[in-house]
Amino acid sequence: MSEIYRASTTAPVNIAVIKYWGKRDPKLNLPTNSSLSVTLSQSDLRTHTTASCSPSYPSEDALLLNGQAQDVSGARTQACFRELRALRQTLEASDSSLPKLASYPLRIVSENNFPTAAGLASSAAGFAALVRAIANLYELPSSPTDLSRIARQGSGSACRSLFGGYVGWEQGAATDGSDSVAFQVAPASYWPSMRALILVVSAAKKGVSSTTGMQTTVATSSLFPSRASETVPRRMAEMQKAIQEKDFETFGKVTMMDSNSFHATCLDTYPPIFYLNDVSRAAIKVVEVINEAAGRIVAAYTFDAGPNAVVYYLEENEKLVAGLFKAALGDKDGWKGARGDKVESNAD
Ligand code: 2P0
Repeated sequence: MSEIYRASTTAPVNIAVIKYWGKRDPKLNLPTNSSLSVTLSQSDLRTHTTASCSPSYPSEDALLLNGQAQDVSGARTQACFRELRALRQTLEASDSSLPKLASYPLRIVSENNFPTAAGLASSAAGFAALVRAIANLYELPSSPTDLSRIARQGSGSACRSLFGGYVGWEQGAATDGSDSVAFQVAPASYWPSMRALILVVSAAKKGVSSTTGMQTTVATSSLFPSRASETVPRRMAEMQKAIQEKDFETFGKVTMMDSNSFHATCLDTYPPIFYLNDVSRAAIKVVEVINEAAGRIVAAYTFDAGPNAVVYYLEENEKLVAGLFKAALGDKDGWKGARGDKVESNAD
């Protein structure tokens, strides 16, 4: 019997407060703007992945997601496998006693416990977990920054799920993507009272994939150039300062305005892309009512490429925010639930 080598990991979902939307290089997933996210810690918002390899496996690499075989021949998955194998080969070349794992077929088994491809950043947690599981299997000495460079090639937003807490993704300038990596703005422990309420409006697969949608936006939206070159760079600085100063009002305002800006460029895409629905708009209204009642910003909504809302708030306002949401949206069609969530404490 040939030996089977195995390693497991989990990676969390991250939800951007400054959105990534647009690629300057679709092959390497190099973005047209930097972005910033908060990594969520809830145990059922993670991808669990086991990577194994063995000389006894069938010759093809294989990936099982939620029990279903996936196509691994795509350029993104292949790029991750190739880069990780190359790093393992370097290790093996420097130490002949190491088993030749890089030459064995890989088998990856992943489970998401949240809706896949419904705008809940499933590809982010998925590729982050895949890359870290293989890196662990290969016993690579790579840093989270190095792994973020690889995960980015699987899915752009995945690079941010290699870190916990408040995480930026620097767009970089190099054509080879060497400087397009994630970095930690602050650990979760720096601002531990941050919470996220997740409103699962719909668990259906989204109509327009992010990759297709963002490239159509880049090609057709007249709002997009100023968003990428002026609005986002200014907001990246404002957001990092707000986090450093634990200034929720600014954090919340910039979060909501950037979500609105992203969805405006979607609507300005031709043909237009609609990710928000009536329940999403009702959620925006509830946040406005909460903030008006409080006389300041205590809740902030954001929406990714789908109708589900994420509402950030501080623990001290839990009753007000979560309570009003239940009262206001509890009987709406399509309303699936709300839960409070802590920010992920580290990249584990
Ligand atoms: C984000 N989204 O920053 C933004 C906000 C969706 C809206 O990152 O083509 O799945 O795999 O690089 O990472 C979704 O895009 O796209 C995304 P690819 P990805 O979280």
